[in-house]
Amino acid sequence: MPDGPINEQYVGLLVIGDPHLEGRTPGFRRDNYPEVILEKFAWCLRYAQANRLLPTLLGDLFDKPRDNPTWMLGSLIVLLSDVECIGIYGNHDCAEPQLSDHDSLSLLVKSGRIRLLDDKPWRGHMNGRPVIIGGSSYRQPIPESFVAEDGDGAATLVFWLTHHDVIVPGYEEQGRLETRSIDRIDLVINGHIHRQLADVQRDQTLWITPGNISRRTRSEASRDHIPAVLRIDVNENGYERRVVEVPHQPFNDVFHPELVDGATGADTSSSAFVAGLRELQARRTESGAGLMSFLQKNLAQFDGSVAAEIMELAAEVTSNGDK
Ligand SMILES: [Mn+2]
Repeated sequence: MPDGPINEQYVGLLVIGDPHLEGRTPGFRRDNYPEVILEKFAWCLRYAQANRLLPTLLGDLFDKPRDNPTWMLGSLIVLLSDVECIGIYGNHDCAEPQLSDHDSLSLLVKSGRIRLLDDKPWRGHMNGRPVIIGGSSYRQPIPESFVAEDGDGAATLVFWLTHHDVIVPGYEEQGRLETRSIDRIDLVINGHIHRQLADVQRDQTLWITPGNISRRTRSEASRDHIPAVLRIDVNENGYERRVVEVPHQPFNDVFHPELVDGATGADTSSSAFVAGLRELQARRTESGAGLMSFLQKNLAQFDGSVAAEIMELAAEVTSNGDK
């Protein structure tokens, strides 16, 4: 047992997956995404505080690593003042393979608003029980084993945060990293994958994929996804997990309805072209969503090299990453 007084501030942690804060509205969303997603994040912090849970980030706090609006950074600095918040960074938080001084997240780290776990795990007590929370940010190695320090007794729970392409059921094709047993680590919580997927148990290590709090694409997976956080309550037997829904609007209010392909029978390519253009003009999504599918449908009429050039230009001016 530690010598000092036991910190009884927390009973557990609130795991917040991939918020993807951004200054513009992504894809086919029709709402004021920058404010909506910031309010969701604020809700998570309020919930954590009200329930004595440590806010814990799984990476991708930002969608774009740089050039985030100053009002949003300012709001985050205010929201995270007098709040302990720990986490790791994701692929969207950094423009280069590692987080640098040019990335927005580093501002929150330097100002003490968020503590990254890569260098040093969090150590404390939750509900009277010793707990360690470590983490491996995007591209950082996940340890082969956890090296305990003097005083880390057998009762110490060890949680580990990751932001990796872990192979779990439903993510076999994109996954690249095998789940494995890690000595002394009880639970690995992976961000990066936005859907909630099934658990994988490897001896003493459980790998879980809780999913994220935002919906960015107008896909079927997104329609089924309920924005939620994961609440972990530590108790004398270990811990209990609970999915907590984050207040959100219905899918159909958040996204523009999908364009119904009215082109049947004697459709000419020019009328489909004009209809597609009308759709693009009507939506005017900030991200240019719809442009790529419109081009794919209509570029066949051009020379191969011209079509390729147009697609390349379009790809340059749009970026719709969704992980
Ligand atoms: Mn992500």
